[in-house]
Amino acid sequence: MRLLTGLIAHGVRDIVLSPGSRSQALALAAVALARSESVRVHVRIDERVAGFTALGLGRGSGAPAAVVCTSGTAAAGYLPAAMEAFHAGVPLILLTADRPPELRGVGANQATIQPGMYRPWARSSIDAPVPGEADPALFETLAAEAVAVALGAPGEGLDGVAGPVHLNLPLREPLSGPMPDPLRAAPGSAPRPAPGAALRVRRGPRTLVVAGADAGPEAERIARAGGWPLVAEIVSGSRFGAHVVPAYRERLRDTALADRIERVIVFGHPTLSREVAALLRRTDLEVIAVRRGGERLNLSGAATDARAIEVETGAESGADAEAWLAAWTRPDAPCADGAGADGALDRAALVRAVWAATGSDDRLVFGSSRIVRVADQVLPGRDMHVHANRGLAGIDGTIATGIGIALAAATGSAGLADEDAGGVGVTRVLLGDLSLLHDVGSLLLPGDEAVPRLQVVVGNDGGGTIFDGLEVAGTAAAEDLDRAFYTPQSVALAPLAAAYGWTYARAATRDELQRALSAEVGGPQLIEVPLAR
Ligand SMILES: Cc1ncc(C[n+]2csc(CCOP(=O)(O)OP(=O)(O)O)c2C)c(N)n1
Ligand SMILES: [Mg+2]
Repeated sequence: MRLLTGLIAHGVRDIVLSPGSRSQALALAAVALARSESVRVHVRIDERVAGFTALGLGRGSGAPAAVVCTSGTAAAGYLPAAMEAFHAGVPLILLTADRPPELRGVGANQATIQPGMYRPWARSSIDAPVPGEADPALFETLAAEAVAVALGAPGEGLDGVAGPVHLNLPLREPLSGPMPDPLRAAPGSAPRPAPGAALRVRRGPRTLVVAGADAGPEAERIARAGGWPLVAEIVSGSRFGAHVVPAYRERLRDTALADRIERVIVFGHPTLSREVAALLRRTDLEVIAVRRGGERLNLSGAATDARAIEVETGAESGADAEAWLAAWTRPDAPCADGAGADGALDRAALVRAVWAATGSDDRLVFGSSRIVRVADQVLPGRDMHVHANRGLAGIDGTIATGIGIALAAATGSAGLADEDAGGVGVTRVLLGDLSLLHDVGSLLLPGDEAVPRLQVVVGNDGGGTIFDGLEVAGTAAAEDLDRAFYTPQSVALAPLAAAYGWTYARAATRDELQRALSAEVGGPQLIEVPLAR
């Protein structure tokens, strides 16, 4: 109880619960606190879904959400979200109920090895004392530390980077008793992590700014301050403004241009093109990487690790600097618009329609796989809220992450990561069919909770068509490739949506898609867009 009220006092706004008996005291306290509006509670039966929902809440709000589960395999369900949170630098607090020490390692029911089970991804791992055996004030201290470390306070050697924190909570019978009523906590705001010291850079060298996942508007600001071209991935949140390099993959393949780069300043985590990966491996140029996630970016083996960048003032940009910027940013030949004569949709037309439908109050969440790559190649610059789980680029948990982001949008930001978060718009999740089916458990939303304003848009090409591009496709038997990689599916999505109480629309043409995207969004909607393999 003191633990939960402590978390709330230090800025936790959301608790995602999964049912279980060992964690009952925490669950009942959380629900009572939600009734008094001290915190919001979301209940998800699948801990993997709960973990990604909390990840989305942390992404969307900048404040850590807490997850609560029982002992045993339940706790293992949090692992994928914990790994993603570590690599993407998203705050998250994992609360796992456990058996007391005397029931560990002796074959007791539903008891496993929980202390430290999220190492090496957890930024701190604490095995708490059994309540009653320690000063209750200790739990408030643990709560304060958990929030601070999740937001990037010094943990296990990763100062300044947000990530997951694990509190393992041994509990002894009786597992709960009557709750004081009403149970309240005074919500506080999360501590603002101290900004890391900025690295001062000169304007001189021919510089390219690269913005990978979660780079945010800072990359665009620095590109402008330095007068440098900006290669911004579609998931960066910095693909806007006059410095954006159009069709950047082609430009980077132009060796006459790329060989002249003297310095690269990278924000976030670039993952979408082999051209950027090759650039970052080069040892004939200087790489400065501004870290976002728990692991530093150092593909060349000689990159400088920075927390922030400051561009030295003075030194007016000369003709050389202007020519350098112009060489990269000259407009590209316009691309084909991607819809056939009959208005049938391909991936380019799909991503263009979703991009155009997304306004400044909305959020766009990209799944992994093919569609995000097409989006990266064809979409123009535009300042908007984009998200994607590119920490590890899993296809898992995409819908749950989107739901977390939508729920965070519904209460506005905690004022940390997303200061200009805007009003409550629509959150759109754009993903492939296997990614949808992988996370189908996320469609289950309790009827008594606030419904997120959410559109899940699925490009359905009957399986994992990203694998059609595997090199081995040249030699392996087509039927083996289909069976082991494409994994064909023909799940009927309309009755699936109906079974979970979601609105469903099928959009096979541009007009139908336009209509579906602009429909009034009250609750969750599934929009299926059939795509040719
Ligand atoms: C958890 C996880 N398992 C497996 C993969 C490997 N993987 C990458 S893309 C993909 C297929 C995705 O298919 P779909 O969502 O239909 O997208 P498409 O390529 O067809 O557009 C898989 C299985 C992964 N990234 N993450
Ligand atoms: Mg597919």
